[in-house]
Amino acid sequence: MSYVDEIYAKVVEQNPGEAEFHQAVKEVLDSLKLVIDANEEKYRKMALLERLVEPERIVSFRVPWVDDKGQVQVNKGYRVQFNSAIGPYKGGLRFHPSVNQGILKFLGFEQVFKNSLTGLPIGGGKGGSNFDPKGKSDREVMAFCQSFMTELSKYIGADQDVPAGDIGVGAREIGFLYGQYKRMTGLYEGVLTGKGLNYGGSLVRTQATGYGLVYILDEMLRKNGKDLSGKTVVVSGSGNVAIYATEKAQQLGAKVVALSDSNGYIYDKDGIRLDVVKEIKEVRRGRIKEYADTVSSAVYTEGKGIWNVACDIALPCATQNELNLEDAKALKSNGCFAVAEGANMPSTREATDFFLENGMLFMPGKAANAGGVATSALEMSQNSQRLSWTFAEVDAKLKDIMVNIFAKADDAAKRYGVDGNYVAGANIAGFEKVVDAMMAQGIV
Ligand code: NDP
Ligand code: 2IT
Repeated sequence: MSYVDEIYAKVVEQNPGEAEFHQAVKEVLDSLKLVIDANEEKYRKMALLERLVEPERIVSFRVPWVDDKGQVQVNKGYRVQFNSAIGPYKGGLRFHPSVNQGILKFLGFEQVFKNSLTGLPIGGGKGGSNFDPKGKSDREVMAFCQSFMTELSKYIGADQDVPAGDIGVGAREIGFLYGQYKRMTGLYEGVLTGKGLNYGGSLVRTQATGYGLVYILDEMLRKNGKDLSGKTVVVSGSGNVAIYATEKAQQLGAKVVALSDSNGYIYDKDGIRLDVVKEIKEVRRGRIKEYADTVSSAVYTEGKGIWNVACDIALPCATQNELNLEDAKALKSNGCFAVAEGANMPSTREATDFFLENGMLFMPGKAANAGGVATSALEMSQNSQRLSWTFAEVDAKLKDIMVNIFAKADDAAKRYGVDGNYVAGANIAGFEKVVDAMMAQGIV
């Protein structure tokens, strides 16, 4: 059995029930076959792959808090510190009822390669809780965040591990978490990113993942003789990533016609009015359904089905495995020619293979959504310097980073004879930097 297949079999055996983690590892290992086969003896001896797929550390803890009725609630909290070969652990916190250790391991594993692709000195980590912020009062969210941070604060630090937002963790949660970290440690340091602008946050961080997604999409289109102007775009989700992907796509001349949440999707033939979406999602914390109550050109459909909306370009920006083979086929048959992933692993493996086998342009999440964490790393730099850069400065750096990520994925794909396969290209390019650093640092 090849080294790669042997390691994948071990991962499945030793991490039972963690389907998403298996899926993420398999995709990366399949891409790395070419690279590993050429260096098999050296890597085997160093147990390089065994170390790559095993998190350096996982902390898991109890999070007790009191709800508005005076009832004590208990959630699970985690931080997966996956790989620190190229920098302090960096990656978001997810608060969602579906969170478990396997989900966070998949996200932490992806983060290692994504962070490497940014070219910035950040290792990979991820954390979170099965806490559901939906329907909770601000006080309940604060009570939860304070309890979560009381435990997490023991394991993080500006030069050690720097969490940020992800699903269910936005500006409000980061504020509560930061306040509690400062109170626990007495340190005013850049231990979290995505902070508010008046306490160490960076301009553009709010927009960064969505903007970065559209910057790399634009680059991929241009390098393939196409462009965004006049194209019809479908975006799934209606959270942070979806909103700012929509904003940038519209600025670059595309027409975004659909958005969703976990209840259903809206289709607006006249193009999404983002001011209405922001009011519903960022101010009222409401449901996407409410858009159709305000905008008469829009129709709301309950349930899944957003990928049946005809489009040129699809941007999945909600969650893992939200786009399956049937969805991929529907997109293709309705004329879609490009897909870029704002979410982490939103396409199933079968869908990804379908895109690649059918000549569609496809940019995987670990490259396409890296603008968020890249801008987080820029926030860390500003915190270290005790300076704040202008919007234009940060935006220009973000754009540059995304164009560079495209170039790295494109170049690695060409070097290994799989031109245009940005999945393989991103995995290989991300891996190369991490593996060099791991080999240089000895058996750790
Ligand atoms: P938000 O919490 O702001 O928004 C998440 C959106 O996705 C909501 O519309 C939510 O709907 C929907 N969603 C979440 N879970 C599900 C589900 N199980 N089924 C259907 N819809 C769902 O999160 P973000 O926008 O920050 O994150 C979206 C994706 O982007 C995630 O995969 C995240 O890991 C990834 N990402 C985020 C980055 C960031 O900087 N924020 C950076 C890189 C990647 P509902 O409100 O109904 O739950
Ligand atoms: O998945 C991700 O890259 C994020 N949620 C952002 C992580 C970060 O540290 O900004």
